[in-house]
Amino acid sequence: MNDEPLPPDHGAPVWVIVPGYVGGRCVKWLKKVWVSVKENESHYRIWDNRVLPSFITEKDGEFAMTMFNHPSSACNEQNLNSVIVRPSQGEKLPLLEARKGKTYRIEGYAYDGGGHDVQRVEVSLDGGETWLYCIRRFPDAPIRHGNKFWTWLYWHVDVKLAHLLRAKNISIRCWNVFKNTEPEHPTWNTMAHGMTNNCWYKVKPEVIEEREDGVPEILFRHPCEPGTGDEGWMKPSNEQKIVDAKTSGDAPAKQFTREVIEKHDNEKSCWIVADGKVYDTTSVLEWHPGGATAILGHAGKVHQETSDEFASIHNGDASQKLNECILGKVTEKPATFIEKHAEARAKELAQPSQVNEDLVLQKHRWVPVRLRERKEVSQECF
Ligand SMILES: Nc1nc2c(c(=O)[nH]1)N[C@H]1C(S)=C(S)[C@@H](COP(=O)(O)O)O[C@H]1N2
Ligand SMILES: [Mo]
Repeated sequence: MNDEPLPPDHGAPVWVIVPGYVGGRCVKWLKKVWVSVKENESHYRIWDNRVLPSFITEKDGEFAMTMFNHPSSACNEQNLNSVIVRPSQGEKLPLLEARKGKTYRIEGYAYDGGGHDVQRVEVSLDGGETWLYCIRRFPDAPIRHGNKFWTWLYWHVDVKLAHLLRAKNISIRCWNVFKNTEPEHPTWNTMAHGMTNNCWYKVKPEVIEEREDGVPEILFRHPCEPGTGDEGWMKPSNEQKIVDAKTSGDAPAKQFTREVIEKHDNEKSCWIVADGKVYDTTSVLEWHPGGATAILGHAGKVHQETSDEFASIHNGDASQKLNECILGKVTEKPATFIEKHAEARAKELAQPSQVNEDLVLQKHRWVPVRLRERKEVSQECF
């Protein structure tokens, strides 16, 4: 898989892939193949990967029973689909760039099931009034053999930035060998808020003015899953929020020495140091979802662990909250101290002498275990 040996969680030693078919028809951990006059009746075959008419709103009842068992509702071959990858979710473009007459490359992928060719890909910047023809880039052999296309193709189109900035939204649609295209809107069906929906993928530009130099930017947002309450558009990802929080809201110029920081190691005054910045987190103690002790463990400490631990268990919202507590930076001396200390610790952790063989769950290493017993819990087979 991806040029690596197939890993166990993806089906090693055997996974039968049915090219052009939905994942649900591709069987991992294959034990047996048999030929039968009747369709497989396993749970997932009947009750998953089906598209039902929208009047069926529940999984029980006579209609549901009939339709879930009806061959016409099964998803087998993948359906036509196209997605915009660039502009990516959260991507920002300074408006100034448009003045220079620059172009921007809109990119993405498209595929169809059953080995069918995607014959045309189109982008609209005016909500579907007019469409721009995109260049398609097919994969090389051996994935593409004869006239069969077993994987996605990449497409792109270059547009004038000035044009892009005026766009209502960026929509993409493609056409298959039957000269059919994707619908503009999704169709509700009962499986997980609508299975096989392949309506136009849209990216929404939004002008924002949060840059310090006053130059407005255009922010691109991708659609989100239904039911998230985000009005259809994805929020910036956690990773992005962390990057933003780190780069924006520059630390006040004030610098603190180690001696000063170390005094604030208690509930009355709790300072922590992360990524070279000093924060007063005293007010956080009473509401911190992970409890006050989790923070107090780092209070007044000038070490790398605070940064590492913070990054490994918090999300972007936490980074923003932390930013509200900023006091300043550490002086150069503690900064070097943190670095040295981190290096020493990394070396320490790499020492095999530290390993306690009896411990299975260890933070920094994989521990091999032996399978002692295997119990069959379900007879079900795909
Ligand atoms: N044995 C077995 N194979 C299976 C499944 C399963 O439940 N059992 N799920 C299928 C579905 S629905 C998908 S989407 C893919 C998921 O593969 P992945 O684990 O590599 O994402 O495996 C397919 N093969
Ligand atoms: Mo799936």
